[in-house]
Amino acid sequence: AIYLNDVSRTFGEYLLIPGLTTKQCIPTNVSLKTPLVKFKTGEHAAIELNIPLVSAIMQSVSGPELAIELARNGGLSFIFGSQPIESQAEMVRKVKKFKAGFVISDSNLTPEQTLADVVTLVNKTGHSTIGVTDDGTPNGKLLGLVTSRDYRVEKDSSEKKVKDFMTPFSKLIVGELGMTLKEANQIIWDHKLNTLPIIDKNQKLQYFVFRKDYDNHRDNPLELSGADKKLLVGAGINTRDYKERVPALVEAGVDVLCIDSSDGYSEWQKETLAWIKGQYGDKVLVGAGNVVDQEGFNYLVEAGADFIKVGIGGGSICITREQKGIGRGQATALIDVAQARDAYFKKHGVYIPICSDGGLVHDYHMVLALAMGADFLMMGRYFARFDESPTKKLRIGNNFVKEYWGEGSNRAKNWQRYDMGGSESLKFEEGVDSYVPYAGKMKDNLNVTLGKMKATMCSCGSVTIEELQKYSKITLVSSTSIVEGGAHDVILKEQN
Ligand code: MZP
Repeated sequence: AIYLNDVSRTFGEYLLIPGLTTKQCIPTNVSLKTPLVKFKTGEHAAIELNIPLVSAIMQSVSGPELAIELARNGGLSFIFGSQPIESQAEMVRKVKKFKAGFVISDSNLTPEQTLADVVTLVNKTGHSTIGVTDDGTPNGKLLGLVTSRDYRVEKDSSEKKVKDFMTPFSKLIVGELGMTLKEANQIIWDHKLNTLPIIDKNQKLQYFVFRKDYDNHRDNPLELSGADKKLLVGAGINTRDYKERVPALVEAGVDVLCIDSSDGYSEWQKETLAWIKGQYGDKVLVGAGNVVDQEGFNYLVEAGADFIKVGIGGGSICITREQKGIGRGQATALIDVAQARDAYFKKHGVYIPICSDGGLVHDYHMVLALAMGADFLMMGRYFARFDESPTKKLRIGNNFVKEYWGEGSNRAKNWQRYDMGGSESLKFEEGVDSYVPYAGKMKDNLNVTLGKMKATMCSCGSVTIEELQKYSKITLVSSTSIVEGGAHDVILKEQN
C-alpha cells in the first residue's frame, strides 16, 4: 500500500487570518461571480454564476421550485437524476419556462375565463402574475391583472370568472418600455406595488417587473426593452442510461449536466464523457466526479469533463466512510485537487473549475472552501431546510423540520429500483433518512449567508473569489482553540 502522510482534515479544523482591509474592500464591492465550466486563458467561461452556490443532485433538494428560486438568486440547481428520464426533463422544462427578471406575458386570459384556467396557466408557465386582455392573447388590449394572491385566496371557487377578481387596467400603474430598472423600482416603491406592468407605445402589455427583480439586479442598469432572460438549470445524469437521458435533457433545454456518483474515478465516467463529447462536442457541458485526489482529477479532466466535483463521504447524510471505509477529509481533498487544477492551468492554459461537494455546515466553511481553491460549492442540507425544497415540512415537538434523505438511503434506493428494473439494486445503504431544522424562505437565508461571506472576504482583504484564493492566509487550529472560538466561561441568558 501507499501511505499518504498528511492527516485528512476538514473545514472545522481551520480558520482564516485577516488580511489588510483597504477602504475599497467593503461588502458592496465584493463580487461573488465565479466560473462553472472550463475556459482558456484570456477567455470567459461559457457559464458563470453570480453566487458560488449550487444545490445537490438529490430527490430531497433539487426540484424545480428550488431550482427557480436559486437561479433567480444567481446560483444553480442540478435537478436530481434518480427519477424517470421524462419526469426529470419535465422539471428542467419547468425551470426554463420561468423567465427570469422580466416575465413576458406570453400567457393571457380573457375576463370570461375561470379561475381553473388561471391555475392551469400558472402551473404551465410558472408565472405568478398573468395579464388579462380582451382576446386572451398578448396582442389584445390589456384590461387587468390577476396575481398569485388572487388565485390562492379564491382557490375554492374555481368556476369563478376572471373578471370578478382581476385588477382592472384603469386602476393599474404602468411603466413603459425604455425605462430603466431603477426607474421601475422607484414606481414600485412609491406606489407600494409588488408588480409593475410594462407596456409599449401601443399600450400592449410587454412584461411585468417584480419588486424582487430589482433586488436581484440591483447592480445592473438594465433597460426594460424586452429582455427575456431564461434561468439557468443543471441536471444530474448516471453512467448507465446516458444515451437516452442526455438527449432528453438537452432537448428540454438543460444548461449543464453533471455525472452523479459517490466515487467518480472510474472507466464508466470516462465512457460517459466520451459519448457525450463525441455526440455534442462542447455544445453540451458536463461535470464529473466525485474525486478526492489529483489522480482522480487528472483522469476525468483528460476524459473531457468541464468541471470536477470533489468530496467522498463528507455529506451530512452520508455513511459511505463507515460502510465502505473510503473517503478523505473534505478540506484535505479540496486542497489537493485545487493544486492539480492550478498545475493543469499552468501547463495547458485551461482552467477547470472545481466544486466542493458536501460537509459544509457553517457559513464560514463556505468562505474557507473558496479560499482553499473551490470555485463553487454544492450543498444539500443547507437547501433542504427551505420552503422551496421539495420535501414535507413537519412539526416535531415545538419545532418545525423538513425531511432530508440521502441518495444512497433505502428511501431513494427504493425509488430508483422502480426506475431501473432492480438489476443494480444496492446491497447496503450509504445514506440515511433524516430531518433538518426548517429555516423559512431561501431568499432570507441567502441574504444572511452571502452577507457573512462578503464580510469575511473583506476581513481577508479580498473583493473577488480569485483574490481570496490567491491571497488568503489559512491556519490550522487545535481542538482547545476551537473551544475558545465559541462563547465560553459565561452563563448564557436564555434565548427566546
Ligand atoms: P450536505 O450538503 O448535506 O453535507 O451534503 C450533500 C452531498 O452529499 C451531496 O451533494 C452528495 O454528494 C452527497 N450525498 C447525497 N446522498 C448521499 C448518500 O446517501 C451522499 N450517501 O453522500
